[in-house]
Amino acid sequence: MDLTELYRLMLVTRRLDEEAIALQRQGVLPGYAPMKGQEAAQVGSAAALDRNRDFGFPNYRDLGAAVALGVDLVGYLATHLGVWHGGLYDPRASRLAPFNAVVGGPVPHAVGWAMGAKLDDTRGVALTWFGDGASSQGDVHEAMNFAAVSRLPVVFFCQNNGWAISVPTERQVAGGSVAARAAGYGIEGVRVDGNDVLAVHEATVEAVERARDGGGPTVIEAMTYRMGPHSTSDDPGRYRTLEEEQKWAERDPLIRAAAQLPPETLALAEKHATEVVRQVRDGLQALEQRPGEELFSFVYREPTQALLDQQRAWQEAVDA
Ligand SMILES: Cc1ncc(C[n+]2csc(CCOP(=O)(O)OP(=O)(O)O)c2C)c(N)n1
Ligand SMILES: [Mg+2]
Repeated sequence: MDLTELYRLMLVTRRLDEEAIALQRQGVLPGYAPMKGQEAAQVGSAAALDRNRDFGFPNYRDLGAAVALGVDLVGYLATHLGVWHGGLYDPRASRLAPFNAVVGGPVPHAVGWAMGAKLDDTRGVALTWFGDGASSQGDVHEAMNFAAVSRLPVVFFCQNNGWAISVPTERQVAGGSVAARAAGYGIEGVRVDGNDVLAVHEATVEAVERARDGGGPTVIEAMTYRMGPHSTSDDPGRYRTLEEEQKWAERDPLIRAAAQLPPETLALAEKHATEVVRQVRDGLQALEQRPGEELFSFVYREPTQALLDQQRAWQEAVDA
């Protein structure tokens, strides 16, 4: 994918992220996790996936992955709206799992999927996004070890955005590098400038190809920055300095990409992003409530007695 297309996707992501914050402030979305600053990391990596056979496993801050994979964005943002179980898009068709609010949660899922892909011989590759904070979760280590032992086709894509809520990377990542941990599992590990979309894309394409060709997993650590708050209920001014934020503002991935493109391309991209945002905003506001009884569906294949009891109590309350 070329820089023009990557820039278009990044700009849609940026504008949609801004819109999601506005919708949260207007009381439409109950909560949102802003991703401003991480557009290059997310778009550059997701664009390396083959939508016919690969699969992505995102966290709560990975809007750019959904945009780059062409996921129905009303359905995707419906997850933040909380109207249903994990959004209203089709994860199988979209090749993007429902996003996970459990820190590190998608990482073992990606490894499980990669195990399946290896067994069914489709040559599909799993890619999972997780944070610097998530990298210190036990699940992530177990997943990396398991994937390395079995040489599974999986890319572990860490967005090191400097912070795990209010905890800085140096207090989170012993040894200072997530990529360096790959050596301990005997797999490839690379660190990349996470605000350089072409560098991210190239590194991910290489890792995906290696995985597809049986070369096993790769850990990519994309060095980036969360320019906004952890969530719409966080105030980063309580734990980091304005100087730090200003330093990273100068490395804004969109400004860096825009500097390499002609003005007409930028104007067209802006027009396109405005139109996408309008459609998504209208679509979200037009969403109707799902039937209440669906609250109890799809949780278990065979519902537990406790769930059936709750369902009965809910039905009685509705009927009363
Ligand atoms: C298992 C688990 N522990 C704690 C939390 C609360 N929590 C939500 S986000 C977060 C920080 C995660 O930081 P990082 O992995 O760096 O991702 P980022 O938010 O920076 O994108 C924490 C501790 C959670 N959601 N899940
Ligand atoms: Mg982080």
